[in-house]
Amino acid sequence: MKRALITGITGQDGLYLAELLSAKGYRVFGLIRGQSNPKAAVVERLVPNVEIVGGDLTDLPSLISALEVAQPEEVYNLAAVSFVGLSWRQAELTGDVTGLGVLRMLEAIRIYTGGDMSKVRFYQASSSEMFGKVRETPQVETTPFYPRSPYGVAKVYGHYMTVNYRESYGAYACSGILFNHESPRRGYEFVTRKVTRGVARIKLGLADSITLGNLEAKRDWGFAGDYVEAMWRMLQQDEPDDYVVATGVAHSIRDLLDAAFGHVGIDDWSGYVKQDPRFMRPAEVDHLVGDASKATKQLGWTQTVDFSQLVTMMVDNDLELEARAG
Ligand code: NDP
Ligand code: GDR
Repeated sequence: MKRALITGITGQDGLYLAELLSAKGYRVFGLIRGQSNPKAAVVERLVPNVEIVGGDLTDLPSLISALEVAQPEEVYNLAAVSFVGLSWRQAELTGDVTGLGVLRMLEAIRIYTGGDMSKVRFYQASSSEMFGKVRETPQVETTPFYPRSPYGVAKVYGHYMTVNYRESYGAYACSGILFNHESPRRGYEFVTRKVTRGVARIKLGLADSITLGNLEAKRDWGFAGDYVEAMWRMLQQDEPDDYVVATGVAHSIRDLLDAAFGHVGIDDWSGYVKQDPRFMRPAEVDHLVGDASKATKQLGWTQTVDFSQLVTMMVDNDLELEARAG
C-alpha cells in the first residue's frame, strides 16, 4: 500500500486529491494546521480513511515530524495562502507560506531521507499566476514568468526551488503549473464561486445583487477533479518534470456571468451586478490561457468537464445549498 502526505488537505484540491488517492488504495495522511482546526472534521467526514497529522508550512520541525509519522512515498504540497487578492494585504505571510513554505517542505524531505531525496516523490502546486503579464499566448512550460502579485512572486520562488532541488539533490520533484480550476468546493472568495452562489441566492430571492471588481479579465477555467488526476500522473512518471495543466480556452468574467445567470433563466444580468473598486486589484492579470499539450502527450491527461458543465455544476450545487440554508 503506497503512502502519501498531502499539505493543504482542507482546501479544494486537497479534498479531491485525498479522494482520488484513497480510491487508488493509498494510505493518505493530511497535514492540518492549528490546535483545533474545525476543517479537520470536514476532511474526516468526506474522506474517512485520511489520517490527520498536525503541522504548519511555517514550522520546519513540524514538517519533519509529519514525514516521520506518514513515511510517504509521495508528498503533494498544496498548502498556500492561495487567494491572490489577500496577497497584497498580507504580503509577508504570503511570502512565508506560499514561497518559503515550499523550501521548508523540500528541506524537511532532504533531512528526513538523509539526503537521498529520490526516495520521496514531491509535487509542488505551482500556478498560472506566475505568467502574470503574459509574454506569449498561449502559455507553455517554457513561457517566461512575469508575476503581478505577491502571490505570483511567491509561487515563482516555490517553482524555482522545486526545480533547484531536483537539479541539486536529485529530488524527484515536479512542478505542476496549473491554470484556474474550480468546483462546488471552491472557496467563496474566488470569483467563480462568488458568482455561482450569488446567482443561486438571486434566483431564490435571497439576494438582489452581486458586487464584483474587474469584469474584463479572462481566465482558463477547468474542473478541480480533473486537475488532481494530473498531479497524481506527474508523480507516476519515470523522470520528474514540470507540466502546464489547462483547458486551452479562456473566458471573461462577463462570460462567466452569462453562463451562470443563463443557467437559471436570466438572460440580462446587468441589473443584478454591481462593481466596487474594493474588488479591483492593484495590478491585474488580464488574460491567461494555457496549452497543456505536454501533459496530454506525456501524462495522457485530458479534461472531462468543460466550462459550461463546470458553471452548471456549481450553480446547481449552490441552488441546493442556499435553498437548504434559506
Ligand atoms: P485552498 O485555498 O482551497 O487551500 C489552501 C490550503 O492551504 C488549505 O488547506 C489551508 O489550510 C492550507 N494552508 C494555508 N496556510 C497554511 C500553513 N501555514 N500551513 C499549512 N497549511 C496551510 O487552495 P486550492 O485547493 O484551491 O489550491 C491548492 C494549491 O494549488 C494552492 O497552493 C494554490 O495556490 C495552488 N493553485 C490553485 C489553483 C486553483 O485554481 N485552485 C491553480 C493553481 C495553483 P486551512 O484550511 O487550515 O486554512
Ligand atoms: P485568481 O482567481 O486570482 O485567478 O487566482 P480569482 O477567482 O480570485 O480571480 C479571477 C479574476 O476575477 C477577477 N474578479 C474578481 N475576483 C474575485 N476573487 N472577486 C471579485 O469580486 C472579482 N471581480 C473580478 C479578478 O480580478 C481576477 O482577474 C486563482 C487562485 O486559485 C490562485 O491560487 C491560483 O494560483 C490561480 O487561480 C491560478
